[in-house]
Amino acid sequence: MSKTSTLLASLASAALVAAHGHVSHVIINGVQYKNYDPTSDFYNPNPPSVFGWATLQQDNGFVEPNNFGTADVICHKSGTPGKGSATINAGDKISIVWTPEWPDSHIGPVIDYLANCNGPCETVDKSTLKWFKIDGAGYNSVTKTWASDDLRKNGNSWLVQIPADLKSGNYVLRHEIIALHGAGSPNGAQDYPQCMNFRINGSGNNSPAGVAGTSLYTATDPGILFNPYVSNIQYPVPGPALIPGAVSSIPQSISVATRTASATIPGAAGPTSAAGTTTTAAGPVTTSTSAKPTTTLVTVTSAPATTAPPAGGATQTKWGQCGGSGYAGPTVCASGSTCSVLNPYYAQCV
Ligand SMILES: [Cu+2]
Repeated sequence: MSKTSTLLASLASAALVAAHGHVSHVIINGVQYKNYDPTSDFYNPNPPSVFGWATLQQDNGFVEPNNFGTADVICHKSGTPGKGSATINAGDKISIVWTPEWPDSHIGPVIDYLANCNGPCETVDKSTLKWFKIDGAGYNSVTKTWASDDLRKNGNSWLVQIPADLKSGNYVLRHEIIALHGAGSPNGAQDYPQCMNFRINGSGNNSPAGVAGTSLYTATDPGILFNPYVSNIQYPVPGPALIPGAVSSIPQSISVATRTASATIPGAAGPTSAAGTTTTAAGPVTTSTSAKPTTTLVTVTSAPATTAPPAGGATQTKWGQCGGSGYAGPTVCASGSTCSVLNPYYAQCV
């Protein structure tokens, strides 16, 4: 089949089989950053510049264990560096938010790595990145929950803390869920790695050693080829050991965003979160429910774009999401585009 028809076929089957997912955004100290959206940005001739890596994950799918020795496992299929970065501080906690709904059947560990780009991450050769593990949660035999269950309970989000003593630099965060529902069979685990660029500032000098992405796992590791349907689960989280001082998981909670910001793009005039032309509105509106918090965001832009929606209006920009299961954002498309339902989980302004 042609590439196009292959993609369409996989999109169709993905909608039928399961939602799977990708990271839609992250929230850092109340500021929300959009991630690369493989299900819409890929089709956008002029996609937004984001800190997330671009991937051929149009089906919201996964990397299979037989490919754990290939470059696809580093930052998902055909991953290429994000065009920008977000600036944070060592010690910050980052809430990584997945698309709703992560399927409850897709039980497994949640693991986070960092790798120093030793230069701009926007142009880094991913094969040179050396990953060190900053958290890695598997099965909690006390609560009898998987890390993926905790993620689902917290609005499909995972809270990860950057080591407080980390040396300043440009880093890629590699966040992943490994789904184990089929992992009792060879090549049955499903890896969903997601990469994002960060400029991390700090006064520390910790520069942990790491391993190449292609050396993180093999298809027969005890935590990859693993039957989760046993009564006494003893799950070994796969991959290298946590760096000294790291914990398998910090206490999880939902983060609330009070505004959005764009990634900082190299050579651009600076982050669009710069003060000066900030539009403010009434404080954030947050509904605290255990299942799905809704958050009203104040969008911060450096200059009004000609295609910008009316101030305060709930209008989605062209190529943005306008509907789908669990989606709570704007459903009205900017003039010149209409909302098209791609599958039960995603509708897009096209
Ligand atoms: Cu699935």
